[in-house]
Amino acid sequence: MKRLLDALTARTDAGAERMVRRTAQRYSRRSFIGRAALFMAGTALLPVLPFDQGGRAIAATPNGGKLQDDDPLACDYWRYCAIDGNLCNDCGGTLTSCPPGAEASKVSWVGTCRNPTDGKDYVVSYNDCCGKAACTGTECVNSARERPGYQMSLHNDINWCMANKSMGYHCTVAVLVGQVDDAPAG
Ligand code: ABN
Repeated sequence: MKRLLDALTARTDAGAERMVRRTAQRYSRRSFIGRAALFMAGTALLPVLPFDQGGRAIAATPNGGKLQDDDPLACDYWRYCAIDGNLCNDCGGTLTSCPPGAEASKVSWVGTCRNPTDGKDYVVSYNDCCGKAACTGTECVNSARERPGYQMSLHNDINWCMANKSMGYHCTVAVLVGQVDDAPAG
């Protein structure tokens, strides 16, 4: 058995050596470094290339953007304009608090939603609730002003439990953080 392994190792070594010698003869060191640099630059650029989000565009906001202020258990409730997850108020929690046994994510995705009652824009923090198996309540995916994953701070299709000790995703709450000042910037 040992002899067979030694023979196999020797053949593999010889094959690898032949390949390295052939490559070294064919390419100069400078050309090799140039090609390696090009390859590395190419792979570094890959994550920032645009990718098709056509499917998500359909779900940009329900009802063509006409959201309501009456039913927080429906996906077209205005605070959910940029939510991606299961509603915690349909999983034993509330609109703003996690169900018992789950803890709020330490990081979150923030959206800006218009309240149809007063016509004002509000900043909404979508915190995932973590540490329990995924809940099976209503799932909503709305994407007002959302951007693909290469702009991570503007992307909502992420498990925000990633910074918690227990990273299992359970559901998502929508907490009002503040009203957007409508005075023009300047
Ligand atoms: N933010 C909710 C979520 C959790 C896991 C995967 C995708 C989205």
